[in-house]
Formats: sequence, structure tokens, C-alpha cells
Amino acid sequence: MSMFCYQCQEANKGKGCSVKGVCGKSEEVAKLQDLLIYTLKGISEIVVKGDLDAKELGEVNHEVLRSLFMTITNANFDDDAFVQEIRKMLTLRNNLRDMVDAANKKDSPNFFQKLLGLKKEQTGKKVSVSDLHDAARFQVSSKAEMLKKAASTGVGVLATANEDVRSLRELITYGVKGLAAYAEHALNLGKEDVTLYAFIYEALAATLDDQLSADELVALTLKTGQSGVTVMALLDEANTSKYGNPEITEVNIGVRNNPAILISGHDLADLEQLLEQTKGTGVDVYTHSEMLPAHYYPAFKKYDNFVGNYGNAWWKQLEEFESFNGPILFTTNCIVPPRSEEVKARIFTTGSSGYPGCKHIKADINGKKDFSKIIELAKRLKAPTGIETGKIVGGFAHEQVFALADKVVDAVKSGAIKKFFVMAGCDGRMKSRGYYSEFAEKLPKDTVILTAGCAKYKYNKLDLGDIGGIPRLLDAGQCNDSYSLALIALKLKEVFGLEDINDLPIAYNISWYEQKAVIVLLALLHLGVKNIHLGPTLPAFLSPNVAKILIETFGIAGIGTADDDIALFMGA
Ligand code: SF4
Ligand code: SF3
Repeated sequence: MSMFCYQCQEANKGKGCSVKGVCGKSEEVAKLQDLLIYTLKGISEIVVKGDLDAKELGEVNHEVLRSLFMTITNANFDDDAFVQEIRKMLTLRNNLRDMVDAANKKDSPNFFQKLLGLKKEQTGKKVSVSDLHDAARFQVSSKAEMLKKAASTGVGVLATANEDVRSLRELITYGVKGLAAYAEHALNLGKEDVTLYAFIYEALAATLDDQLSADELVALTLKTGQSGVTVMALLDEANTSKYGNPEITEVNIGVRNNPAILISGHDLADLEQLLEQTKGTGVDVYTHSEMLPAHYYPAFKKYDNFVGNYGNAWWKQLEEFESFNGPILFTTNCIVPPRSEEVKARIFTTGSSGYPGCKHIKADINGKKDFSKIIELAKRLKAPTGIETGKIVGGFAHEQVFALADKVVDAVKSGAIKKFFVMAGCDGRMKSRGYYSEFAEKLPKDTVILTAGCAKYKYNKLDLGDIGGIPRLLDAGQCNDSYSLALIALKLKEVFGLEDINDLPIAYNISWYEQKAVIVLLALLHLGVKNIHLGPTLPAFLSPNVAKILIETFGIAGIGTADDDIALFMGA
């Protein structure tokens, strides 16, 4: 098999991409991503079997996050970046292995132990290298060797003997990828939680363990959701402690007549650095797609060159980047391969994102990034061409909604609000996603939509009106701000004195695309939320039996027509 990937909602024919990704991922990149994940599994096995303390592993932890994030859909298409990352991770893996190798008789800590500040007694259990999985032992160095090795390590060939085990292993791996993405954003703001690293090692090592039963893997899947809640809480704390609590904000969707930079992705630390470096230069900054909610944070309002949001969800970027005219900075996914050299020359990447031929901006040792090349380019280019006018409103994260709690509770008690619909998640290219616009538009006027993630672009420009001053569409923020929606649900449960979160008048109609949506979904399951409708299609990586467990245990369902689903939800 040339390549096989089925990690996102747009997997070819609902089964998997086996020649080239629908996302544009090449066979080479797909294979290198598989090998990188395989290497991380090997590292995880060494950490777990060697009983190494994640708290002592410093840079190893951070590099594992970075590697995982690089493999998320639409984050990084750069084969050279993957070759370098695999080499780096193999070196780290081999050093870790030396530390736990029972045959390693050295009395004093080796160079790597010293580098990590480890004392000899902190180096965990001794492990015989021959007892380790191939993922912890294989060696390659050239790209050709990597591609050859990848052919026997990809998802298409691993554990095919048991389809359910493979399905659960992939579900856990994709959840861990989403978890790593959020952990990296928090880390970029100086916040980390070592229990998350320990969990990543535990989970990835478990995916190599042939002794684990499907039941044990189901339990680990739920534990992944628990870590999902932890990481979203950590990122929420990182964002709000640094930039303040999101507040109700009108965001301009028109343009001004200055040269400008468009910033996409999810990383607020990158945005802050860009705003600092562009202030006073005459260059404006616009957000794109998942960066839109940055406008809701008080700390970014002081920049008068922070103009508004340009365009829509990620998949519309091919046209929208042409008319933007200026440089674009990707801090994370979602990148769509540009179709012209002209646009490609205006795209820059940073962090875990990458695209071959586009300039990648690295942080220095203190985390500082030099965006001067982007600013210089912006000054030489035309101002953006307007594609929309007006404003959209958002900023309904937990503190802002809690401030409105009395009003919301009164509206529920009086019957003015009959039901809330959580419509968080992702947008995507599939025509069938028109369902979400239709669903939002046709919902009865006494309902309120709670949203987060780029899913919102399917209905955030509709005039949905308000209920007694409460807008019918409350946007909490990015996909990770689904955490806010969970806090809001828990708060309502408390206010109404309910035992069970599922007794609230809240329905969940979630749309997914990539692996961050997987961790959000697992987090909601961990919080006890039942009867989530997931669309536009169920994941290709769920085997029939695993899908059955999710349906029978958690009431997960797909979507039907907007009319039928509204009738179902309102009647329930
Ligand atoms: Fe296909 Fe999605 Fe994998 Fe891309 S990420 S190769 S579209 S399944
Ligand atoms: Fe969107 Fe890629 Fe998922 Fe963060 S930017 S939600 S798809």
C-alpha cells in the first residue's frame, strides 16, 4: 500500500486516503508522519517501561508535543521538516533508551542524563533493550530508509488482525494529537501540566501493547477524555491569565486601506508578538478563521492596527488569500495547499505548521520570533480587497456568560428560551455541511446556539436575532473554548439544582473535521454528556463494533436532515 490515512472527516470516500490526501498531503509526507508517530510510540514505551518520571524529561516532553502537533491534519506539509523531526526524535529516543538499558553499566550519569539534570537514582527501572518493541529499537537515517521503514509501520498495516483494536488505538492516538496541540499552546504561554505528558506516554505506549484487550483500550479512551478536560482547562487558564477573560465584542469584517498581514491558526502567543512588532509600522493585522476569537480578549484591544477578521473558515482560503493581497502567517492548521506561486510566496509558517517552499519562522531560545520579513513584505504589497462589510459579535466565554447568568436563567424559567444547542467543532469542504447552516437558520426562535471552533462560520453571519437582549448565537471562541461551553452547562446544572448534566435543556449537534475535535468529543464524553450528534459523517476510523459501543453507551448519533433533526431535538 502506498499510503493510508483516515484521521480526518474528509477521508477519501469515507474510508481513507490511499494515493494522496484529500487535504493535499502527499504519499511521502503521510509516510513520514506515520514514522514520526511510530517513533513517539517507541519513546513512550521506553518512558513507561523504564519508569521514567515525565517531570524530569523537560525538552523531551516539549518535542513530543511538537511532533504530535505536526501530524495533525493540515498543520504541516513539509517533508524536510518531518525528516529533521524524525532524526531529532530518534536521537532523543536512543538517549532515553541508554538511560534505562540494563546493559548500560556506567556508574556516572551519561551526558544526556546530565543534560536533563537527572541524577543516576532518578533514571528509573533498568530495561533490557531486547524486550522493547521495534518502535523503540529501529534505526534509519536517510529519507529513503525512513520511507521504506514507514511502509511497515503505518496505520494501514499495524494491528490489522483485529479491526476493533486498531480502531481504538487510532481513536486514542488522534485524541492524543489534539491534546498535544492544546498543551503546546498553553506551553507557549508558559503553562504546563506534567500529568499530561505522563498520560501521553502512557497512551502511546499502550497502542504498542498487544496484551491489552479492547475493553482496556475503551477505558483508556475515556481516560484520554479526562486529559482532554485537563488540557482545555490549562489552556483556558493560560489564555485568560495572560490576556484577560473574553468579553462581548463586535468584530469588523470589512477592510481598511493600509497594507496588512493576515494571521491564521490558534496560537495567541504568536499573535501577541505580531501585534507588538507591527504596532506603529503602518501595517494592519487581520485574523483569519480560528484566530477570530482573539478579538474577544481585552489585552489585544489596545492595538489600533488590529483591524478585524478577514474571510471565513479555513477551506475558503484559496480564493480569500488571493484577494487579501498581503502576507499570511500560519501559526497552526488549517493550511490548504496554495494553487499559485504568487500566493505561496506570501505564506509564512511558524510553530508546528509548515509548507514546502514557504518561509518558516522559528523562535529563538527565549521564544521570541522575528516577524520583520513578513512586515517588510506587507509594506510592499497592496491593501486587502474588501469581500464583506459589517460586524459580527462574539466573546461569550464562561466569565462573560456567567455575568449574564441571571438574565439567561430568567429567560429559561419564563420559557423565553426553550433549548440551547451546542454546535461546536469544525467547518469543512463537504457540501453536506450545508446542513449546519440550514439547521441554525431553521431552529425555532426560542432557542440559543452555543458555539466554538471554526464550525461557527456556517452560521455566524446569519441574522439570528436575540431573545430579550441575549443573542441567539453565543460564540465562546476557538475549538478549545468548547471548555467554556462545558463550564456553562455545569453552571446551569448547579443553578437549576440538577443531578445530571443530561437533564438540562441542552442538545449537542457537533461537527468535526480534525483531531482537535476528537479530544473535544472525548472530553465531553468524560464529563458525562450523552446523546451527542456527530457529523457530517461518523469517523472512518471507528470500526463497526467501536461505533456500536459509542452509540450504545453514550447515545452518539449521526445527523439526518435539518428538519428531522430539529423535530427530534425539540421533541426530546
Ligand atoms: Fe485524507 Fe484527512 Fe488523512 Fe488528509 S488528513 S490524508 S484528507 S484522511
Ligand atoms: Fe478549524 Fe482546522 Fe477544526 Fe480549531 S482550523 S477547529 S478545522
